[in-house]
Amino acid sequence: MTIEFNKVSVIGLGYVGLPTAAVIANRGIDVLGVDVNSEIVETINQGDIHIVEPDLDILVRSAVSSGKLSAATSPEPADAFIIAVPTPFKANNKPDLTFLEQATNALAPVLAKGNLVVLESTSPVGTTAQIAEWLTAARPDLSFPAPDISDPDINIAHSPERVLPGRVLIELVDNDRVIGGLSDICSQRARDLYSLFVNGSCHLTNAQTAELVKLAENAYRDTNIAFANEMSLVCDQLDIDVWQMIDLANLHPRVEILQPGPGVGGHCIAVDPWFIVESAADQTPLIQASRQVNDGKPDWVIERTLAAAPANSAIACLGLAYKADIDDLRESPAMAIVEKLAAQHDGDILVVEPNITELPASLAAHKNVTLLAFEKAVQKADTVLLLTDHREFKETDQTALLNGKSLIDTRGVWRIKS
Ligand code: SAJ
Repeated sequence: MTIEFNKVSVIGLGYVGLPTAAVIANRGIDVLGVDVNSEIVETINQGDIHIVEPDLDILVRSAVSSGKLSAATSPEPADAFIIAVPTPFKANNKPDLTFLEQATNALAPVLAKGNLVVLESTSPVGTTAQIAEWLTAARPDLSFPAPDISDPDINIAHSPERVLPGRVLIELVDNDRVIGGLSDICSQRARDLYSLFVNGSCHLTNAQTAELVKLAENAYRDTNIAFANEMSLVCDQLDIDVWQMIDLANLHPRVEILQPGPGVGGHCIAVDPWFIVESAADQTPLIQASRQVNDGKPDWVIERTLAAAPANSAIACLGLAYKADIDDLRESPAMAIVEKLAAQHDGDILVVEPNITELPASLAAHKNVTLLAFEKAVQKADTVLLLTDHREFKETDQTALLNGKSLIDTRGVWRIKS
C-alpha cells in the first residue's frame, strides 16, 4: 500500500528535530513539530527558535508564517512520524531510552494503517525493533513489521541523523543517509520520505546495521581523537611540540592524525561509543580505552594549570563551549575544567566565552568566577588557559597581550605546547 506524505510529524524539536521539521515544511509539506516542553512549542509557533544554528531562524520563520509548520505538545494523526528525541546515557554509562519510550507511547494512540515511523535518534543496536515491540503492546489492533507479516499496517525504520552542529541545514540536505528498515518495504517507504528533502544518496540496509553504522561513526572519531590526545601526553613528557609533530606526520599520504584538545565534549561523541560497549563489552577494549583517554584529558589540563598558576593569582580561561564558534556548553570539557579550577584554586578565575552573555549557574555559584571580555581577562591574568579555539581568540594578535604570562594552550591555537 502506498500512501503519500501529505502530513509529517517530527517528535522532539531539538537541534536535529527542529531543522528537520523546518526543512520538510519548506518543501511544501504540512509539518507538526511535537515537543513536551510547552515553552519551546510556544516559541516556535511565534516563528522564533530556542537554539543557536546558522540560518535556522530564517527557515523556521518562513515555515511558520506560510502555515506549513506548527508545533504542539502532543502528537496528532500524520502520514509519517520522525522521532528525534535525546538518547542520553545514565551515570553507569548505560543507555537511557526513557525519552524514546515516552515519545513512542505518546504517538501510539494517533497511529493509523499506512503510517511510517522513523527513528532518527542515535540509538543502541536493537532499538528500532524495541519501538515495534512498544507499539505492538500499545496498539494490538494494528499489525507491525515481523518475520511472518509481509505487509504490516505500520512501517518502521531507522535513519540516524548525522548532521554537524554549526552546519546542520547544509548537512541535513546534502549528506548521504543510511536507512535501515525492519523489512525491505519499511526501508523503501523511509527512502520515499527522505527523497522529498535530501539531495544526498539514501543507502538502504536493515535496522540493526543502520544503528551500528551511526554508533561506529562516532566511536571511530572518538578513537581518532583519543590517539591525538595520547600523543599530546607523550609529546609533553618528551618535550616535543605535539602540533608540529602532527603537522609533519600528516604529510604522509596515509596518515591523518586529528587534533588534541582539553577532552571530548558534546552530547554525541562522548556518549555514543558507550552504546557499543553496552552491546559487546568484551569485544571493545579499544573503544573503552579511547573513552578513558579522552575523559582523562581534563584532569591533566587542570594539573598543568594549577602547577603553572601561583597561589592567589588570576587565571584567564578562554572558552567554555565544547567546540569552536558555537554556544553549546553541554558535556563540555572546558566547563568541567573551569568548575574544578574554581573549586581548587584560591585566586580569581576569569572566564571568556564570546557566545554567551551570562555564566551558567554551576559557575556563577563560585565567588571567584567572573565572565569578562577577552582582552580584559588576559590583561588581568597571570596564567592564560585556552580551552576552545573560537574565532575571536584565533584572529587576535596575542604576542603583546600574552607577553610575560604563563600560557596553557590546549588547542594549539597559538602553536605553543599544551
Ligand atoms: N575534537 C577534538 N579534536 C578533533 C576534533 C574534535 O578534540 O580533531 C573534539 C571537539 O572539540 C569536541 C568533540 O571532539 O569537543 C566533538 O566534536 P566534533 O566536531 O567531532 O563532533 P560533534 O559532536 O559536534 O558532532 C558529531 C559528528 N560526528 C562525526 O563527525 C563522526 C556529527 O556528524 C554527528 O551528527 C554528531 O556527532 C551526532 O549528532 O552524533
